[in-house]
Amino acid sequence: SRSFVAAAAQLGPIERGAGRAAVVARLLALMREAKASNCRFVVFPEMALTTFFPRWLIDDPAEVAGYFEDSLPGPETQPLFDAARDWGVGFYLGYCERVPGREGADHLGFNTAVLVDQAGTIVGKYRKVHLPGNATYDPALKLQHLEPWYFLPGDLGFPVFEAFGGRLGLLLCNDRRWPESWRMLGLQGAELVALGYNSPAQLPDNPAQNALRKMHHLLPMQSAAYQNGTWVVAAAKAGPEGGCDMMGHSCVIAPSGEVVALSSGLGDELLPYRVDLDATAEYKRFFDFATYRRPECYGLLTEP
Ligand code: CDT
Repeated sequence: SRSFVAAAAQLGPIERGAGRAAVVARLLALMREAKASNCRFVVFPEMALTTFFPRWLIDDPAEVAGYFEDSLPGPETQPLFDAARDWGVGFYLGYCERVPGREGADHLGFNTAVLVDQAGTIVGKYRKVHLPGNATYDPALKLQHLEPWYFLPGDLGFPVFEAFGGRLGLLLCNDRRWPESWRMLGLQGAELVALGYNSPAQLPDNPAQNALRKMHHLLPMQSAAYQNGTWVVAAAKAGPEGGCDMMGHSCVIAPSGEVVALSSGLGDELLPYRVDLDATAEYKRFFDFATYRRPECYGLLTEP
């Protein structure tokens, strides 16, 4: 069988001003633990190298530029790639990807995730398609979420990569709430989807949602896992960060839709679980897309 141990590598808060070296040391500690747990693949959160800065409107271009990577690996992130190669632990890493030549404080690049194999080689890249929040500061809001101001919308579609003996897809945070993201990966035969996220545990502008937040996090991933016959490994940036309580609930979800591992706290935490990619087969047979889908009836889905 095509089974191996994969892990969600949840991170506790990363404060504004935290240096890359300290953050990379935390990621390395989780990778070391992963190696000790016989893990081949770890999933880090979205924007795993920095604080989630889109919660602020920052007008200092130097500070904003400091949240972006000019290259990956770069001098400060090279140890992660060395560890992958030396320890045989591949990873998914969310980070901010600088587009060369862009200046100022807005739209400097993409909200990106890379897939790194056990040789320490980048084998896949995804740029976040669904950028939630607002493109301008709204003084009426208690919680800002300015991704459309800081980032360009992803332009790579939803690619799937041959890695770890199977077909892997990458998504980022808000993408998990959109069935189209998952179906795009499902249609390409994805057997495991890795996803990092930064999700507030409360919505101060709509507190009636607070009690539903955890359900609205898990529900779309559980149904997507089942409907597309795929494993899901989802990793949070969790805990009190920059005045905002970030949701934990990092998890591994089986192709049955069951949550088979769930984080227990809001700090750095490794969640290893043995995933068998062959366990996707019975769901892929049940939802045999070639036989049962009726794309001729789905035209509205691709109309703007
Ligand atoms: N990072 C990210 O995409 N977060 C969004 C928060 C939107 S609500 C302010 C999410 O969907 O969790």
